Amino acid sequence: MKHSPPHILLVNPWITDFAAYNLWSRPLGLLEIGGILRDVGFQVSLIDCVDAENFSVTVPFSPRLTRYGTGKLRRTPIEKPGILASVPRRYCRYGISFDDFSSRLAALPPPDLILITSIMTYWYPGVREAIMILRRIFTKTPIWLGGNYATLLPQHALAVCKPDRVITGPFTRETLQDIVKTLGRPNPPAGSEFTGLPFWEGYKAHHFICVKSSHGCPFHCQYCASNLLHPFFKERAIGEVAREVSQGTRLFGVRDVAFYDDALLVNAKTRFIPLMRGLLRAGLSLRFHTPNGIHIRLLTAEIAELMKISGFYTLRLSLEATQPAWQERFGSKTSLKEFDRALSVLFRAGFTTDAIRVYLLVGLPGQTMRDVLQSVREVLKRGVKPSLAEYSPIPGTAFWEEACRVSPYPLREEPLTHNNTLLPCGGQEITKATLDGIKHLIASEQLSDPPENGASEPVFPFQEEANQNHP
Ligand code: B12
Ligand code: SF4
Repeated sequence: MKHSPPHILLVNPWITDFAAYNLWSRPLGLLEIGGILRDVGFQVSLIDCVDAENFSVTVPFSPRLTRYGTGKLRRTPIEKPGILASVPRRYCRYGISFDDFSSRLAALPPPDLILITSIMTYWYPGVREAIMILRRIFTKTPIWLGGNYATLLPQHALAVCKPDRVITGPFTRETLQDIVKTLGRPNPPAGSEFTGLPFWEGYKAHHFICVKSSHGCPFHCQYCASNLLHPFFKERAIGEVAREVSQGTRLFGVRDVAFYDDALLVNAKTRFIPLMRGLLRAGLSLRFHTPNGIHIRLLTAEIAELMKISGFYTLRLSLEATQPAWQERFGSKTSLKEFDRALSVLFRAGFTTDAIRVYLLVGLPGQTMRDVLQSVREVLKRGVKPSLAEYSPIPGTAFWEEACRVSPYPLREEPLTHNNTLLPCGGQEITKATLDGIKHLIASEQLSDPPENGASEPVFPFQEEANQNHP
């Protein structure tokens, strides 16, 4: 008798925040896991609670898209948690309704295991709500929680969200073995057209794909969680990445590809350069984006030219600050001189200021308004656009203790207070009001954009072509 393989349900829970925007956002880690499980032979399903376009049931949602496939998320205003009550902004749940989630679940064959992911620490209410609903519908199915929040705050996740198990760090061979031990080994199917890809087939409508050519980062910046999330910097084989990009974009009819790498240009000679040359040779006519900032020091003339001819449309440079003292605190990754050199190689390669935004980190413990203004002015002076990234304190990082010391918020007790919108370590000086002033200054230079961090809707060039689907 032939048995159907065990069924594993993947869930990306809701975002709960003051603002969120689909800046090529997908739960890539969970989709990678789904791809592995599908290739091993499990039956895999996905519910992405954030994606109302693909997962709404009752009221359809068609986001107005920018030319590059990004767009708004459906949002439902919800009551602010008490600790955020004084923040004068609307707090929302982004994605499908609870009823739609329940309907989607009811329509599935009962899963044998549920894997749920998590991203920002301050988005845990969505994780908790998803687990509560999952438990009500599938009373006996084990629920395992992983991802960034689960890795950074495993005890909080276990106590507050109550999964059966919290799994920290990257998905490993041991976790796969545990799944096989729990559910039994399925018979691997004959290779399908999706073999080797993340579980992209879990979505119907596609406007972009995201990809990582490496996991983690060899740098150790004091504010960043990369080393905690991926303790070892691992580079993928370029043939595998190239196949993922060419096959994924062809199968799902998309042209936009967002790199999620933390360290895209590290070891460029053996990774980025041959990867992009290979993709160019394949003649795919794609558009690439780096929503995560890239390293200024590593941007050479050769890389800039290759980026231009291979179709990079959204370039984000991680300058962070212009003061040498702050640059030193950020790991001495770059300097103003290197920034000037990087801009000149980009302009020489044919990039215009439209494609470039410069990330400045604001609201760090000890940072003054003078520091921020000075950095903004230095960037504006060069004719390029600063994008203010508000600091979000992350447990376990080197800055954490200082963040806890200076913040008026109970960062240790309540992860909701890690939300960058609160500027939890900005003190009296770096507040929403003072940053709004800086944004007006930027606007008056006619270079204005809201902070482009996925928390607000970015303005792209060619806005008149917004809402077009891809050719
Ligand atoms: C891409 C990215 C973005 C994108 C889009 C994010 C998205 N997907 O929606 C953009 C550019 C929009 C963005 C914005 C911001 N980001 Co961001 N972002 C990232 C990045 C690089 C990847 C996030 C992601 O999607 N990961 C998906 C994860 C879950 O995949 P993964 O780690 O590869 O998954 C592996 C494991 O986690 C595990 N796993 C995952 N799920 C599961 C489930 C189970 C059951 C198991 C067993 C295992 C498992 O297995 C996977 C494969 O090995 C991370 C850094 C990183 N390296 O993760 C930062 C990160 C999440 N961002 C961070 C920050 C600070 C921000 C901003 C606040 C920055 C700013 N100041 O503006 C804004 C937030 C704005 C907002 N409100 O949305 C912080 C998080 C801070 C926090 N307190 O939690 C991070 C960790 C980076 C950092 N500085 O350290 N971000
Ligand atoms: S901030 Fe960037 S360079 Fe520094 S450790 Fe994090 S990912 Fe790496």
